Amino acid sequence: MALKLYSAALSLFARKVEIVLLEKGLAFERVMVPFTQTQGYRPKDPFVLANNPKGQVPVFVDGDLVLYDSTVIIEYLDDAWPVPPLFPRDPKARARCRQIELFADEVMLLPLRHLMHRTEPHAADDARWNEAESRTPAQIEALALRHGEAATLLGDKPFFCGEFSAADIAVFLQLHYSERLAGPPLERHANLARFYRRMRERTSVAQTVAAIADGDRELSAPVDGARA
Ligand SMILES: N[C@@H](CCC(=O)N[C@@H](CS)C(=O)NCC(=O)O)C(=O)O
Repeated sequence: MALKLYSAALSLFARKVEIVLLEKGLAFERVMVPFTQTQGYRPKDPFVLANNPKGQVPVFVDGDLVLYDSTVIIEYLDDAWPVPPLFPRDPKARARCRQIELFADEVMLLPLRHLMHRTEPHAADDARWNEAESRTPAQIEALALRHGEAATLLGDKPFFCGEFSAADIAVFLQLHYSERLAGPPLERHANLARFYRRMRERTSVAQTVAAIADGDRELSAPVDGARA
C-alpha cells in the first residue's frame, strides 16, 4: 500500500517526518499543501482539514490509517519499519529520548517561532513586521538559553541518545531553522555546532536541507545574517 505525506516546503514538522522516511528508505508520495509567506497555510488542504482537527501538516496516510502530528507519525513508522531503529530499546533511555524530542518540538520552538516573520516580504514601513522584529532580541536571548540547555543534554555524545535517533532529527531541525532565521550563533556551544555539522552530512538530512533551501528560494524573502 502506498504511503502518502501531506507536507509543505517550509514546514519544519513535515520535514521532520520526511527525514525519517528517508532514513527508513521508504518510498512515499508527497502532497504539497498551499503555503505562501503572505497568506500562510491558506487555503487549507481539504484532506488535511478533514483528518487533522488542528488543520496542520504533516498528515500521513498508510492505507486505512491516517495520522497527524510528527511525533505520532514517527512512532508509527518506527513500530512498523523498525530498521534502522529511531529510539533506544531500554525503557528509561527510550523515555529520555522521547523527552528530548518533545523539548525540541515544544520548548525550543517557542522562541524560534518569533523569528519566523523574517522570511516574510516586508517594506521599510511595514508596521506589523517591524513590531515583530522589535521583539526579536529578547527571543534570541531566550533561544540562546535553549541552545545552552540542548548543549548540556548532548554533552560529549555524538548524538542526543547515544545512537542516532528521532531526538536528533527534532533538535537538528530547530537548530537549522535558527540558522536560517539568523538566531543565536551555534558556535557558542562547540559540541552543538559539531552535532549540527555531523547531522548535515547524513544523506537524509542533506537532501532535506536542500529541499528547504529550494523552498526558501521559491517562497521566502532573504534574511539578513542567515547562516543556512
Ligand atoms: N505538533 C505538530 C505541529 C505541526 C505544525 O505546527 N504544523 C505547521 C507547519 S510546520 C502547520 O501546519 N501550521 C498551519 C497552522 O497551524 O494553521 C507536529 O509535530 O506535527
